[in-house]
Amino acid sequence: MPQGFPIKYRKRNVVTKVSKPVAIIMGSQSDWATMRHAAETLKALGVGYEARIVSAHRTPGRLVAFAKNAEREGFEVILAGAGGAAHLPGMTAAMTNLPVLGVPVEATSLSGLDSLLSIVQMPAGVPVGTLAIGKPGAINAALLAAAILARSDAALNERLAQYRTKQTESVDERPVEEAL
Ligand code: RP5
Repeated sequence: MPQGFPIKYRKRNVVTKVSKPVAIIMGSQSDWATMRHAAETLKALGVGYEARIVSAHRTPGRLVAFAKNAEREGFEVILAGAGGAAHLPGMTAAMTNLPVLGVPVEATSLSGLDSLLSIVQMPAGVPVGTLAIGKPGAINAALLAAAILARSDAALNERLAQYRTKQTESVDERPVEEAL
């Protein structure tokens, strides 16, 4: 198969599923401490992913190449974590039709509020699904990506249901005293 050919392809009427349908991109190595939670959640659900550092302002060429080729590479959902100005998710969404889920990272003295506002306030026409700041947002971005993929993957849908059941079962009915 020629290099760069999408992994999802039709052969003798059999659709082969992509092995890494989720791309996790982030503006800096420092974002990994947050975005690794998305990676761990995807791993727990058996969803393949690839994590890459793509900075909108420090590696703009890498951003353009990634966003323009993402669909051809076989990705189906993009999770983009960024702090501060957080233009990465918006610029990525501007160059691909794939769904982009943005995770605001707590990178500056504004504790992620800057990133949140930067990501959520996309002008009409180019959407970025915006999650909560930090770890909860990273986990939920992964769960949303899995939910999107599960629409055409019954086995993943079942794993997602089991994840929810386990979560429900882990909640005690009554609080217990905790050691201070
Ligand atoms: C953004 O600037 C990155 O997404 C990161 O959250 C923030 C700080 O980056 P470093 O200075 O830690 O590389 O581009």
